[in-house]
Amino acid sequence: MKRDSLWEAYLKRGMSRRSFLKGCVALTSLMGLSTDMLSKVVEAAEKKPLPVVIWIHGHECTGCDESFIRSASPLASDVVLTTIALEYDHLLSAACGEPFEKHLDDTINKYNGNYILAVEGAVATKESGIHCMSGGHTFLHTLQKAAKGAAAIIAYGSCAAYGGIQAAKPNPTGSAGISHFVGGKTVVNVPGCPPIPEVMTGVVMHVALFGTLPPLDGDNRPKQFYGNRIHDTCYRRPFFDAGMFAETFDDAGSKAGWCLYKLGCRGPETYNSCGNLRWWQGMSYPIQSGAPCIGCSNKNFWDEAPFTDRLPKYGKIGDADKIGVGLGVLTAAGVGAHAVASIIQRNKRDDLTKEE
Ligand code: FSX
Ligand code: SF4
Ligand code: F3S
Repeated sequence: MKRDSLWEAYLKRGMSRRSFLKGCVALTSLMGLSTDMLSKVVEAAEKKPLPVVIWIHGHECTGCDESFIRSASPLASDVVLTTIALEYDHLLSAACGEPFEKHLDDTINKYNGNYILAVEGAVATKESGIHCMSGGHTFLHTLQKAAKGAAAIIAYGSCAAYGGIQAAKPNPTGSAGISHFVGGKTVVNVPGCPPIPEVMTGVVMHVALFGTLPPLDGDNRPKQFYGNRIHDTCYRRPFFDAGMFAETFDDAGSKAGWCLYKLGCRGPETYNSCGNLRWWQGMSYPIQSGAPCIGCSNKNFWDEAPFTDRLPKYGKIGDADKIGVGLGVLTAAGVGAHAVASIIQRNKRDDLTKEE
């Protein structure tokens, strides 16, 4: 049976050409492509059949899926969960038992070489992998079976990418990221605990429309989303630059949005798009809710506790800026916005001083 293209799927659901084109604009950006590519995206979205996705879960907390299904992003929920064929998902499928497991085998055989494999969770290796099992098999077995015929493999979340909390010291289950177990195939890493749902949509649609992976960095992360530090897009950044730091979680500075660096914020050492995209249609992210970034997109971040202290290995306050300048990630726009924001913040600081 012929599979629908994105355009055909939109038509079947009674959606307008206008909303299809709007979706293509958003997808172009999510895929890390320039606007010059828009016509090619539209053309591919009109013609290319949408892919089958197999989504499996290993050693994890399911927070990644929670993030995904609660993203409230029409692109994430519509494109990935509704429009494309999500043939098998440990968490979201209503089916269970032997027929469900047989469906996995049937899907792997039927779409051999043509499906996208999305993986959440680490691989438990100790005691032959018995610490993480489903359907009578270890997760290691299921992963290797599904990885063999996959056209693309995506590690969604820090656990799948690097081992995450399951691999935290002393790592009693011998957990590790999935890239060690897929026969040398490229794994696209989408770290974060949980990660940002839109990144997943971008990767899936890039493979679907162009048959290739999006531009990746040296750690196989989509460049589009992991090119900047949290610190570079943080709305508290003007306070950092002005040397205005919250000293405790409930002091006046903390409430007024001052920088959380002294409370352990790992924003200067962490690459992700949380400050730009946020969750729940851009409503919030950790720093906005008053919690320092704990570096949840970094390798072995659970071993870097306590999260509320600056670790000596990251240097002193002045060093945080050198990291960014060295990498050339500050943009002119960022600097301009920073200058304006600094003036506003200085006025706020004056107000705060008056209140005290
Ligand atoms: Fe890990 Fe995800 Fe953190 Fe949880 O699937 S990245 S523990 S949010 O659920 O794997
Ligand atoms: Fe934002 Fe943290 Fe950087 Fe402060 S240290 S500006 S809170 S990312
Ligand atoms: Fe994680 Fe830091 Fe973003 S804790 S969610 S990388 S702000």
